[in-house]
Amino acid sequence: KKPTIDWFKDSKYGMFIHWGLYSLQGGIWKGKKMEEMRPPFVAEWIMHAAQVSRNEYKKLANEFNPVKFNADSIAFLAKEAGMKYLVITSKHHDGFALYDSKVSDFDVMNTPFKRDIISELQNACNKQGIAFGIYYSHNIDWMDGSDAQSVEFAMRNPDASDHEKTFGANTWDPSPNTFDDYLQKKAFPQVKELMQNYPGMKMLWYDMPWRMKPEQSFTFYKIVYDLQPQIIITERIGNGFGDYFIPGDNVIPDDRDKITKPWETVGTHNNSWGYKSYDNDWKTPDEILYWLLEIVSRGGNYMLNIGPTSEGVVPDQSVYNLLEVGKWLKINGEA
Ligand code: FUL
Repeated sequence: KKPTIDWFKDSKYGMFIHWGLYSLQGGIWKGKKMEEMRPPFVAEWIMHAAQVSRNEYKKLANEFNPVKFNADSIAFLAKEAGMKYLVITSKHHDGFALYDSKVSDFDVMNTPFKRDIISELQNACNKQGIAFGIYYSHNIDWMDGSDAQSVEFAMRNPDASDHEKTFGANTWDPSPNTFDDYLQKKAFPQVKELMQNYPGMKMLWYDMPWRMKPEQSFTFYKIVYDLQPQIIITERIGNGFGDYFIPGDNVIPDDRDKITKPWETVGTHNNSWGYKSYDNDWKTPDEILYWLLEIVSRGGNYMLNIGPTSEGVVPDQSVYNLLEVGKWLKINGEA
């Protein structure tokens, strides 16, 4: 039996953080903006947009050195913003781990930075009384073989559309691994080590349910449940295994009556999750407040994203929005 999810329903407002090697590019690959390449144009998809080879992308690790990163300042910012929980990308679709992983060398310890970002942030959140969780891209991994899944899926479902068959797969330089190799040698062991090394987490944000077989989603659920049963899991784990529902990226559901699980809208400050240097289409504090009130009044949670730069700095407009909305919440007795 799962422990209570009430804390989540009561929390209402959280911080999402997309951060990784893609933050170095800020949406530009060798002078070309993402919009001139392949969609989607969110900055954390740069490897896919520019069809960067695995070897070339790997080299970015040599440049990752976010010397201005300060976990305590970020947790403090979340607190001042009135947020009650925080979720950061432990591994996104590019396959790079932001923590000390013994399973894969493609991790933060093999960068000049050599600091375990997940551990620092978890400690900082604990100090501020902010519930801590991680995002883990369990399905898509452009570095280590999730692409074979797309081929396997196409064989099982010959009538599916091209979009269903290949969306999100590394078709330009796929790893020689099978999907099962990837699961057994990377994804399952990484989730296990995350569960063992970071006790007391509250949520796990799996992403991209497509093409997953039920037994695969089940195993991802079970590894977490066996080691940290208090963790609640997004339904993007696939095949109906999640504990809470995500209506879509930047989506407020119209028809709340059809939603049977607790739910969360995830949203961006501009049009990207990862840091995008030239995206200045920022929401204002009023707009953020509108989203928050609209979502919370319909019974959901709002997890608002920040995309720190490659130096570890949170963009000014995000800081401003967060603090302004935080002030409003304090005055109105909600934080
Ligand atoms: C998506 C991912 O593909 C995006 O990169 C981002 O992580 C978003 C929250 O979920 O669908």
